[in-house]
Amino acid sequence: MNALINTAPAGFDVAKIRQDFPVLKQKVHGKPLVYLDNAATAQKPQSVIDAIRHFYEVDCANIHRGVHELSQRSTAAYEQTRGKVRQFLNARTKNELIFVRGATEGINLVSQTWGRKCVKEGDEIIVSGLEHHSNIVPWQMLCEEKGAKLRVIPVNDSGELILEEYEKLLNPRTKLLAVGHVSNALGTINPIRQMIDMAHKAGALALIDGAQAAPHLKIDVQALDADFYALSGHKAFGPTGIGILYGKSKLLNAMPPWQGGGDMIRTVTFEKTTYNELPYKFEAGTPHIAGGIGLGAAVDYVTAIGMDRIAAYEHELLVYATAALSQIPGLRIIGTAREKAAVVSFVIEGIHPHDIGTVLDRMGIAVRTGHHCAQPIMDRFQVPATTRASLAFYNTTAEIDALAAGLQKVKEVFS
Ligand code: 7TS
Repeated sequence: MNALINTAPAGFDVAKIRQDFPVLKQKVHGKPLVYLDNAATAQKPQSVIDAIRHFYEVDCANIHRGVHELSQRSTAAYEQTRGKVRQFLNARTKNELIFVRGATEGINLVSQTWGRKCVKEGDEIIVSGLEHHSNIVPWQMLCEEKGAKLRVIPVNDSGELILEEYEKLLNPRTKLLAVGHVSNALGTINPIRQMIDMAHKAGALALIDGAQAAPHLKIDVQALDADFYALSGHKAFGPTGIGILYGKSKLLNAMPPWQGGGDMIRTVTFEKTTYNELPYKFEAGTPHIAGGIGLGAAVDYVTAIGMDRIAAYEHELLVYATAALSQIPGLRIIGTAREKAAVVSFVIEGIHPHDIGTVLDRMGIAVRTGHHCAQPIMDRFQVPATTRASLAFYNTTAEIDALAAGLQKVKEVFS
């Protein structure tokens, strides 16, 4: 029995948890799969797979429109997820939760509706140097259209945002802070409570990209006082193609709709269309019903384990992984923030990350290599790419040992 499991939160039985994830039971290139690419997408527990299957096998019908039994069942199951997500994020009401395709679509929804209405020439939007492209490009596009300006919070050598510089960027022209809760490339956990407060004091709103926080941390949108919070279901053990945008109802009500179509209307005539109430005003067309239902099962799954216990266990994994990888000569960890989620991004002197990833794959070890859709932070550290091991609560210290041994092998191959 390894040491980590002994010190894991009481009752955190990782061996038992792994049984719930069928994908983890396979061999890849003849070796047991070691899946360390969770920041790209997380694996799904059987209960999520079963919920999707049940929808298609038993309840399949369109939602919000049928009086017949199947439509009633599918509508109830889909809407139940909204209630589960409300609890998961501690939103005030279910109406503040919009189903979207993922974090990317949630952010684009805000930039295309609130942004187009409220951002004017000369206004400023603040992002950070740690952002994923999906929390940069939509704001750049908006700024270009409106003649507004994108300002960027710089990052220190540990991969932390420099708050004194952020403070200096805030001014009466600032309309929005758009910042990630957790960095996908480095794992940095940003002090978003404080950052949101600072934005509000300057009269700006705050949108949080929670794509990498939802799988790892307990989130409370009311305690954070976030104006918008976006997440992707697939990174939080749910299906791909479904995500959530949280927005304060006062803001959502004042925003114009985004896409037009079925379900988002109250009445339509050729003279005038009136729009549906929240959240449906932002949900045009038939959604990813099975995805929504699967997301509800994912929320149930992690809630049963407990986000606090997940975070505690993953922190131990991070400490273990950091120590193990630090012992490899020539390996440099990029991103050593004091507050980190379980992501270890690194470079090895003289070996390209893609070569590292390819050799590891032959050993059944899945990592991501590249710029992680966060090119500006790669530029900041003057590396074209990193190798990234991103962990989830089903990973083990034995898998980290396998990664460390694999990296030793990589070094032998390229020496
Ligand atoms: N924001 C962050 C912080 C992310 O890490 C990602 C995806 C997104 C937004 C976009 O999420 P999507 O579900 O809408 O595509 N990040 C990654 C990654 O790190 N590796 O692959 C995708």
